[in-house]
Amino acid sequence: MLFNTYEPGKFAFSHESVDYYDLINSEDNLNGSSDFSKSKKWGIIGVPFDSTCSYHHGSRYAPTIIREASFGLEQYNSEFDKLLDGEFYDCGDLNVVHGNCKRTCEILEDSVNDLIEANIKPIIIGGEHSVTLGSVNALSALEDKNNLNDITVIHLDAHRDIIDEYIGEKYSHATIMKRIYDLEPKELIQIGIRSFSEEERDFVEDKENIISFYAKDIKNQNIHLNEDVSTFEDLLSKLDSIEGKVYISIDMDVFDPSVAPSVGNPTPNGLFLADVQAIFEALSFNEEIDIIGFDLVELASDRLGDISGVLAAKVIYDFLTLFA
Ligand SMILES: [Mn+2]
Repeated sequence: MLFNTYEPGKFAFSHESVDYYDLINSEDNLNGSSDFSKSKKWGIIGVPFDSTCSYHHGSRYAPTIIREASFGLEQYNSEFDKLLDGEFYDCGDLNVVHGNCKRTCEILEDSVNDLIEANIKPIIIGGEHSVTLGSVNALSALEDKNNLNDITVIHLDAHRDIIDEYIGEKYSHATIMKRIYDLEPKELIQIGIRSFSEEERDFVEDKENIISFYAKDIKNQNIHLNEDVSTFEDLLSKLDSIEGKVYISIDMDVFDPSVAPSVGNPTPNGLFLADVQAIFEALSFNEEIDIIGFDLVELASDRLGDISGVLAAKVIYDFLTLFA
């Protein structure tokens, strides 16, 4: 009999199943010799939640669509000349509470805490962007604190998502980076930005630890209209200069809608995969950082084979190839 290796419920090339008890009680953990920040183990958690979505719905289906698309990829990642053979697990989908963003984030926080205890770093597949908070909240409590003082947040998005309330809601996909900023990150680096309100413009203006790389500037590498413009090279040298713990959050709408049309809020004039790959590579060359968490959110599709879903799977696959 011929067996098909296709397993629709798991990301391609993930390890069989995670045994928390085994991992928590492993020699390394018991001897205190393992360091979460240095761990190369990753655990995927799908969060099928999209209750605060304001435009194109469907991100609740994204974890399924992305996992299915991952099976079109080869274990050998030819673009990085590297096998995807690192240790990572697919822990399945979170039991979300539809309509209750706060509760869903609390449940996610608990699950990420379980991973942290086993020295497994979280890869969150949204879901809408608000779910980032559950993951970041758990990581903010590392080393018995309750802030992000020693964590740099790298945020790839068309939008700043940094208003305090969106149509009266504090917990929403549109306010997520304000909730993150409330936790006092060391730095918030926003990349691919091209749509924000005057309120958001004014908010970031005097914040020295919010650094912006606008899509129009980093895409047009050879056009130096004025000296204030940051080029793609400036972005890479910024990524090369950061130190310590790093969290990465990718809203799929950072990509140009020509390559990622199925997102919650498609926004013209975005980045392409080569840009994001260059960002990943720059981070992988930086030996002074430890990436402690990653999320990819806002893919909004319910169709198998959707090109935006294929791109999302490729982004996670490239990330795992370099960092697992
Ligand atoms: Mn966005």
